Amino acid sequence: MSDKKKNIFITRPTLPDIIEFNSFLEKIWESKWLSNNGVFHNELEEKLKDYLNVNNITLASNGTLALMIGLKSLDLKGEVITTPFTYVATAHAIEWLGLNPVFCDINEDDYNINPEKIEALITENTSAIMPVHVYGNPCDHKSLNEICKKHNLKLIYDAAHCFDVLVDNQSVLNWGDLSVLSFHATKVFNTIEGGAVVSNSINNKKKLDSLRNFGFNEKNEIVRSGINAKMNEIQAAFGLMQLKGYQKLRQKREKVYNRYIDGLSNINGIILPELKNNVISNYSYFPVRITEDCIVNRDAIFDKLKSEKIYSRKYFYPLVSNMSPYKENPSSAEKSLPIANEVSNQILCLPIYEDLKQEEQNRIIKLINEFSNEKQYTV
Ligand code: T4K
Repeated sequence: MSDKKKNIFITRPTLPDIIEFNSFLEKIWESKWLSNNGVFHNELEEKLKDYLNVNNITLASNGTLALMIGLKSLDLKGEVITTPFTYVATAHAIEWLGLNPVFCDINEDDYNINPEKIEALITENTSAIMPVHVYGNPCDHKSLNEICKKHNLKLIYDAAHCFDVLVDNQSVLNWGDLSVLSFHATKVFNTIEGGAVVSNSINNKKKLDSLRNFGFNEKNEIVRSGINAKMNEIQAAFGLMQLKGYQKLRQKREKVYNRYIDGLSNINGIILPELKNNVISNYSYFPVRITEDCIVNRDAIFDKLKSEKIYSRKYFYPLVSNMSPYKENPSSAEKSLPIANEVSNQILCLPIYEDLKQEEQNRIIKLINEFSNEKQYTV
């Protein structure tokens, strides 16, 4: 008998209506304008600025290049304190700028950088802190801001997971000197590949615009060493279409998220994500932490799901500080990153996306319960 079970991935990208998208493509074909500040590019920049309620936004071809031009715009030197519990692009961007990442341990509850452990890592070579709002959980901005003010450091957020996340009804993207978004296909708002840097002053935006375009200024002179990080017209048109349907999709993901909370809340040793009351989430990830109190470990659940064609992901394992380009870094010692190492060994992100069918999700919930719950599971 053939196995009819469908693959269930960690996420599936949102795609615009193909007929409507075609009308955008026709306009691009007609104009033959494909990149370099095209009409759709400029429209998306304006629309995102309004939608996200931010002062300035500079679109980029992907989140990694957005991180790089962001870091470059701050004229940093020496060391940047960051978290090892992130996607590897965070550390790579720092390295590519010729800077040294210094890894700081994370919190037990939200998995973000632990501000209480930062000051011990600050040296005369530290020039910035780059926290990550992991899974869209907002960092402790107040404490981070105070540390940066006290030590005269720049604060640049890797906000790749934080599209349209609000704290007290305000966008987290306005925090710090800069915030960087990713619009990769796997993100809740995607432009296939893409990213952006949010900045507070128009002068910063002008610098970022110049850095993403080889270093040209508005008079077409090269005034700095820039790179090519431009978003093209097809990506921008895709983004314009995504933006229209975004809120509806967010609500669908919220339902998926809450069904997991209901269905998995009774398992000994599994810690579910917790949203703070003043946070409006984008429901982009559903990380569960499988602790020693659970009768099975993280890898066993991962394998069990995989055997049923359900592809959860161990975001973020291995820890960046344990990866070969970073493991010799003095800040990578396991003893200085105990929480990050433990969480990285226990975390599992479950499939979450707007089109995840209820029966598919029920199957995931049932499997996890039956496999890891000592108590009898009834649907
Ligand atoms: N900072 C942080 C904190 C980040 O998380 C990221 C990226 C960045 C910076 C850098 O931003 P970008 O330069 O990427 O804009 C994925 C993404 O590639 C990456 O963007 C993301 N973080 C990271 C957390 O996840 P993988 O290696 O897990 O992706 P992949 O190809 O295995 O895709 C995951 C699943 O998604 C697939 O199993 C199926 C589904 N999928 C994926 C793609 C690409 C599709 O259904 N269709 C698709 O086109 O890294």
